[in-house]
Amino acid sequence: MRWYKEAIVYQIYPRSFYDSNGDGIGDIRGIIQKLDYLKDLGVNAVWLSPIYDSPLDDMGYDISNYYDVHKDYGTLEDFKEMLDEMHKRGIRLIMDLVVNHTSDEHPWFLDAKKSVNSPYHDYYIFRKGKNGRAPNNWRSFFGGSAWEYNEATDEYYLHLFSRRQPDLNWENPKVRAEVKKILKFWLDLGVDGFRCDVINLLSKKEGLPNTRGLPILGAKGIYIDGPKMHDYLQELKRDVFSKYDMFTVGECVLIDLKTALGYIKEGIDELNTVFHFEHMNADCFYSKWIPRKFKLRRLKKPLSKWQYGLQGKAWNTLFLENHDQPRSVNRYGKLENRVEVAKMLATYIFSQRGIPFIYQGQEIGMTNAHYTKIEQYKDVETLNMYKTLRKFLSEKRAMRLVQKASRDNSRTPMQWNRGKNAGFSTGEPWLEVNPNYLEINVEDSLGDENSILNYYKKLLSLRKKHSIFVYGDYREHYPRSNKLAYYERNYKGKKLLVICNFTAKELEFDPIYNLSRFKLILNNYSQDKKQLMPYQAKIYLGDF
Ligand code: ISL
Ligand code: CA
Repeated sequence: MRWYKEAIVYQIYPRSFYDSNGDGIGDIRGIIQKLDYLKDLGVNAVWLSPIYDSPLDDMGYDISNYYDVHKDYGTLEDFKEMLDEMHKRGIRLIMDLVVNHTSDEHPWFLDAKKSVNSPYHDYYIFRKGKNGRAPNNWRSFFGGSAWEYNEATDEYYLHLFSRRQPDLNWENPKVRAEVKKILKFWLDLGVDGFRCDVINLLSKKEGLPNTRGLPILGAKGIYIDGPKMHDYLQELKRDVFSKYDMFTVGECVLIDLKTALGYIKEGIDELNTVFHFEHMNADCFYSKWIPRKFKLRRLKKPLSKWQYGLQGKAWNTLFLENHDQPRSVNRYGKLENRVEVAKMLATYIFSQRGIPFIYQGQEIGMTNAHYTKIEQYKDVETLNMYKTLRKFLSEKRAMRLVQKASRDNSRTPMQWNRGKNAGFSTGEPWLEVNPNYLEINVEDSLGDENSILNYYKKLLSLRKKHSIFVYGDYREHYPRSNKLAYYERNYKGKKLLVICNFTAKELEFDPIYNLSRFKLILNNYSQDKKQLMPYQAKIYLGDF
């Protein structure tokens, strides 16, 4: 047994979690103060989004020093204390590893861009332009060309994200050696693992050929899951991963099941598991910026595919939210039913087979930001996309898309209580607090036995009590229903039934089994009728 299989992870977005010194920015000492809250919630691991030195163009996903903590967040000493306090509480720490690119203010890049003779020039991907234009047609994930002109060397450099995030050249063995050094530094401090940012973008196909077909989607095999991915991961495994009791989850953009198995299948173990995103398209076409109506089948189908596909072969991850995604209660249900919806979604996703990842605020049902002015948004992707959208959409329509899709939707400060700034900070928060904190906050939730938070606690304690939640097989019923999500788990003579009504109406259904032979162990309503109430979720456990 590997510990990560029983992990329940809570993702902290440090800038918005808790501010301990009133500068409006969440910090490490703030996290330390909230560790008892996390322990009490029932999680046993934390994924911490980047806290490294950074000019914060992409809020820390642009690192300028891998060996130090950004002063906004504290010091390395604070970090060590936090790690220690986590471990005392049985909470493991998973750091964010961002090594597809660095910040343009990283000393390597500052030197690299000066001259082709810089010893760091080959740490990055510089190419001559073609006929006064970029070297190829690659597009940035944040919109526009993936190339930026560099006057000093009369070349372009590659950036798959913002132009302030130049891509590292993984072909260069020196780059790989640097990454191993970074990994060892944090592992030797006692860190328990890494969430590896856009790890499947590391390998760029030789010759950097144009992509064909749709932008980005057409990059599979070219800069998505490129030819040397296995070589790089095998090398990291050989030299670092295999030497520590550690965990890795690779964030893999646009990955399919088969490719993922190539990285994570037991026996291969290049990574322990991956984040995959097919289920994030249930209310959009491949990108949050192209919305469509939510359909339950579009959520269930990919999730089931991965459940069946990894079963017995590899370990899965379970998530509906993270710092890049809008809030799930805004996406998959009616806001009027927010409390039932949040509990139902938790039941549906976190009772599947895999590692639950709870994103901060999800456990109290936090909602999208809904700012009304573009100036209120801070996220680089949002601002880039807004500019692009404004070329062909009215201000009103562009804003409507931003309100739906912006990553700032989930980055608003954590709502701790009814006090000033939701109890997040005594100073002015770096990003505006959602005004609904008077209604949605941790303190009130703790005191309300029917709160989303207390439901999460029940669900997580059940997950810990019954090993069927972790190890049981998955089998889906009514896969084609757009109203009902129903699956069972089976393990050592026990059967678990998870039943969710994804509609705002009462729903009749045939439970297949004689439910009187089961015990109802969780229910987001006090009623237990034959038909399901709006957004009702129930879990039954029985012997078989
Ligand atoms: O958020 C997205 C689009 O809105 C995704 O395409 C996202 O950019 C992609 O999943 C990669 O995300 C990760 O790497 C980015 C960083 O901005 C994200 O915050 C991070 O999760 C670049 O480091
Ligand atoms: Ca602070």
